Amino acid sequence: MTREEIHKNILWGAATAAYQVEGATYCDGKGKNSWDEYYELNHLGYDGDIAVDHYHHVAEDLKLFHEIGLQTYRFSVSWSRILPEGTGEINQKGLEFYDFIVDTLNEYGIEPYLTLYHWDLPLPLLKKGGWLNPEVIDDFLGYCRILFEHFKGRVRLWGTINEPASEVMEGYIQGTHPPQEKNYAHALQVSHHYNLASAAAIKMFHEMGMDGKIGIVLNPMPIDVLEETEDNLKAKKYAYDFMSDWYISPALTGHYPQDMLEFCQKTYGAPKISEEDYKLMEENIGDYLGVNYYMRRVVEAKNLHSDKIEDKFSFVRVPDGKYTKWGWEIYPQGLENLLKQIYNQYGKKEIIISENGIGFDDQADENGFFQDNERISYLKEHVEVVEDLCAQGFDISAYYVWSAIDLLSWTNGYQKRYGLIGVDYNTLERSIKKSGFWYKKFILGEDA
Ligand code: BGP
Repeated sequence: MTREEIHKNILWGAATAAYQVEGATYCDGKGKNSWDEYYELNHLGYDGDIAVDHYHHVAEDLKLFHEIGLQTYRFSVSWSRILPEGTGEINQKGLEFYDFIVDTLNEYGIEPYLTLYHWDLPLPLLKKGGWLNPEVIDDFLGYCRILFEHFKGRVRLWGTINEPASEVMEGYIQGTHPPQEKNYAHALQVSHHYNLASAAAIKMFHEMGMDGKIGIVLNPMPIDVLEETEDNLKAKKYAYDFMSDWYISPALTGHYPQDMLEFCQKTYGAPKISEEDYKLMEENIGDYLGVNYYMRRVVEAKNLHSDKIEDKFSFVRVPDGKYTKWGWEIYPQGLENLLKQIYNQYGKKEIIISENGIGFDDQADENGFFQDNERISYLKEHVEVVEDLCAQGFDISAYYVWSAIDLLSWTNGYQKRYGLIGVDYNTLERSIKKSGFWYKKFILGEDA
């Protein structure tokens, strides 16, 4: 397969999420959501009230995406902008905002990829128990139906739920995202509710005869060990089953990894799963699997005899590994290892690399230009892996740089930048970074 042939079968794009870019938290009828409340409660010194004010700069931003030559753009819809109470009355202004995005992208010939849920839950739904309350699944479906009906024929690529694993881990185990719980039983039940919500949305999408494709977006991490001792290999399996396969397996088969399921139900009494749940999940597998890839994890055995998952393994640093300031290892090979593991276990499946990128505190020079060479090297190394996988026969239909533009990093604020487009946070001026110009050339097939 030549590079040209590979590029014919894949769309190159970039991604954002509503809460991280839009700002305008109280404009035009938007309701309050879980993250609005989170920043109010936690006084972190930053919040999403302005973010990069994409809500008011949307025309300019989309124009810049076009200038970079993006072939596709992944964004999420803010549920509380559409339904301020989470259910009930529709806020037309909210729909109009996304109409503008979708129509402009289509005019530019940029394929819109709409994520239905990227973590910002309407506050009234959080107050009634959030994702732990199965009623929220029905509320989610009500919201999905509105968007399906409204964008039918205009949006062809859909994502159901972004990274349930992160929300489960950070929201219900570590307590660092809303609703800031530390409760394994709740975490496991919530993970199941996310899977049910995603399967039910996929069902509705197909029943409504929507054009295009829909799938869940996961962040499975490949797991390695430094030394292949018997104990470390057991720890590796626990870690992979709990953090990655716990989500991949239901997305591709409708079932949880059996050993881990038995362990969790015995230890934590969760998740509770009915026969109808299995039926729903088995019968509604996504058209593709969304994979967000940033890094691998390396683990070693801790206390394998403990009856708690958190005691069984710990994360270790690779002595000669390359890490970002935020401790994320740069390891492009991990993407290949991960997709190979998924294919070996489950067979061939269409994959969308729905996020990939590097966060660091890049600074503009005296002319306001971001010379983000580290980002270019990171992206180069990763798109090479993607091209290589395509050449080996992997079905990868799209790839998205995280992120199209600098944005709010949930618990790191604004210093950790990801964008191909830089934002001056004092003036909100935008400028294409060196990486944006590099990506443009890459998409055109002109880079070295
Ligand atoms: C993914 C999320 C994104 C984004 C990215 C970078 O998990 O889907 O929303 O935030 O990670 O993470 P962070 O901002 O924590 O560095």
